[in-house]
Amino acid sequence: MATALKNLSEYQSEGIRDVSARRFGIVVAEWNHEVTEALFEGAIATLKQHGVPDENVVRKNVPGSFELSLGGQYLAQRPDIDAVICLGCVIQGETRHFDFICSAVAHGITEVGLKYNKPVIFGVLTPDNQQQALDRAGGKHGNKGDEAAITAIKMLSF
Ligand code: DLZ
Repeated sequence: MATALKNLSEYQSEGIRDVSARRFGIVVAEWNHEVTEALFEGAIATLKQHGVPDENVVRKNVPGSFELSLGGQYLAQRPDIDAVICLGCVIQGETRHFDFICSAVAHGITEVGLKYNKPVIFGVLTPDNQQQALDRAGGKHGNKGDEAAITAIKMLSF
C-alpha cells in the first residue's frame, strides 16, 4: 500500500524534543543587512515558538558571510552554548567573490560543527539578486532563518 507523503510542517514537528532550556548562538553577517536582519527575525521567532527565552540566545554580528565560520567558532567553543546558527546572504555578483565566499563559508561552518561536535547551521542565502533574497527572508518563499532555527532544534533532538 502506498504511504502518503508528509508535508514539510509534519517533518518539521516530528521528533522535536523540549529545547526550552538549551542555549543558542546566532551569528549575523552585516553585508546585505536588510536581508540578514529578516533572517534573524525569522530565527528568533521560531526559537521563541519552541519555548526558548531571550536570555538563552546570544547574538553576535560579523562583517560579512566570510567571517561567519570564525564567528561561529567563537560561539561553538563556549561550553554554555549548545547550537550555533549562522545567518548570511551572498548575492551573485560580477566578480568571483561569490564563489570564494560561498565555498569558504560552507566548508568553514562544516568544520566548526565537526570540531566542536555541536550543530552549527548554514543559514546562508546564495541568491542571484536582492529580490530573490527578500523572497526567502520573510517573503513569498518563506524565511531561511526560520528553517535554520528548526534545523538547529532538530539536531539538538537527535
Ligand atoms: C566582499 C563581499 C562581497 C563582494 N559580497 C558579499 C556578499 O554578497 N555577502 C556577504 O555576506 N559578504 C560579502 N562580502 C564581504 C565578505 O564576506 C567579507 O566580509 C570580506 O571579504 C572581508 O573578509
